[in-house]
Amino acid sequence: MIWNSNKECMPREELRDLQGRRLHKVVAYVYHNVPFYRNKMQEMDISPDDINSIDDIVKLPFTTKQDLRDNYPFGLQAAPQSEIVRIHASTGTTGNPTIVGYTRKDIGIWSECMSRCLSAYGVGRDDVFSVAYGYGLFTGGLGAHYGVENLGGTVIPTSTGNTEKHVRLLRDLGVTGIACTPSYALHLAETMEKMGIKASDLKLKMGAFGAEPWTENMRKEIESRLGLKAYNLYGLSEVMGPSVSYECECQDGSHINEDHFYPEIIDPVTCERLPDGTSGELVFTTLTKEGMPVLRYRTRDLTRLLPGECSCGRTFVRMDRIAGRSDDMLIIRGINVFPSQVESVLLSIPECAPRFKLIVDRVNNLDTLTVQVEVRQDYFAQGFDTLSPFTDLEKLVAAKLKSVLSIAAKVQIKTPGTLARSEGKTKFVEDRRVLE
Ligand code: DLL
Repeated sequence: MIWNSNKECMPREELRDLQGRRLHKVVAYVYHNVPFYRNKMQEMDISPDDINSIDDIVKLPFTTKQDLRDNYPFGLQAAPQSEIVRIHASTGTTGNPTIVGYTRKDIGIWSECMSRCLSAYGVGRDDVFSVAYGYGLFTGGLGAHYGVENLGGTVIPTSTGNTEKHVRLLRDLGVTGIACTPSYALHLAETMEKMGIKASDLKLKMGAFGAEPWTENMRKEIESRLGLKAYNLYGLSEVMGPSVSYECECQDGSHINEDHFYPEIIDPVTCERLPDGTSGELVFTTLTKEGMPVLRYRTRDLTRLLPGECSCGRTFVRMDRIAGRSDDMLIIRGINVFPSQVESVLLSIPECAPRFKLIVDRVNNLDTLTVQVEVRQDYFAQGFDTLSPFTDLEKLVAAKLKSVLSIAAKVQIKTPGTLARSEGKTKFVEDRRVLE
């Protein structure tokens, strides 16, 4: 179902006009309220009066994660503290976290955008929906929660942890929809299987998965093990949280809530704007945010905007899956390697479970890549408890990885359940290289 067809199906010309007007307004707002943006614009000799249509966006400066860190905690906040009703923080692993304040209007728009996503996934008032993203500073839990409530569904704020209890709740409360990271969905499936509960014992119909990269193969795996239809949900704290983009029933890319978040794709090295269909770094400008608007925020996420119309009737532009992050990209012996490439290879091998870890090291000044992957429980149970099939499988995986990555990787097959599980975002890479 389409939650807000007035906006989601708006004719493109009207949408561009709306975006232009909103851009002018937000630029004037930050110019007068955030010294950081005013200074940057003065350095570039531009003023809000130079921004009169959405095409003028290219005149504006970019904003980076480093800018947000340098202005920690409230330097980029545009609204006075008395207007801020909620604060979230991004999940950075290094340096200052990014603090994001929301006004009441921001929370309303976020809930609206989230309801659009859930509605596209088929969630309605009769659904019982478990939100198993972390509640807290992370935007996943509360973001999805407000969307379900706004739409009129029944929300169960399960959060993460105590997976067995969660599985029992799914069964006993007749839960029909779930939101969590794709890796947690697989952890749930594993836990269900251990508890002897089958997908057919549950009423799950749909799931909203995101917050970390995942692949088509992982989608199939989640769908068959949990007995639901799995949809992609994308977002980031600096821009809003979950609901920046969402898949519709066509599942051919994710529609961006373009009346609120304006997307661009740029070359991550030259910062030159790239045409639709070309892959590069995704950049967002918030068009309506009051608490902490961002101008041309460089997400570091690599993807492309899909040209052409979607048959669902929504006119919002679609983005492809996130292929990786420009800062997650590993350079191993001079070759660019994305963890998502490794994942695709592993998931194409029936014996491998979707549990893996990449360890990058440097031995005698030479980079090494080790890929640890768990063997699937069902193959393991069929006699994978002797050493030699492990060795054969290691050779097979290594050969496939070599053909895709163009570099040799050492493969270590692990028994089921041995790699660490995560309830939130999974850390797929351990880079042990110490640069001398
Ligand atoms: O992860 C917001 C979110 C919560 C999105 C729940 C979806 C569901 P951050 O913690 O700020 O916010 O992390 C944002 O996570 O720049 C991407 O690199 C990655 N990411 C988020 N969704 C997806 C997705 C939330 N569907 C960062 N596919 C983003 C791939 C994703 N990567």
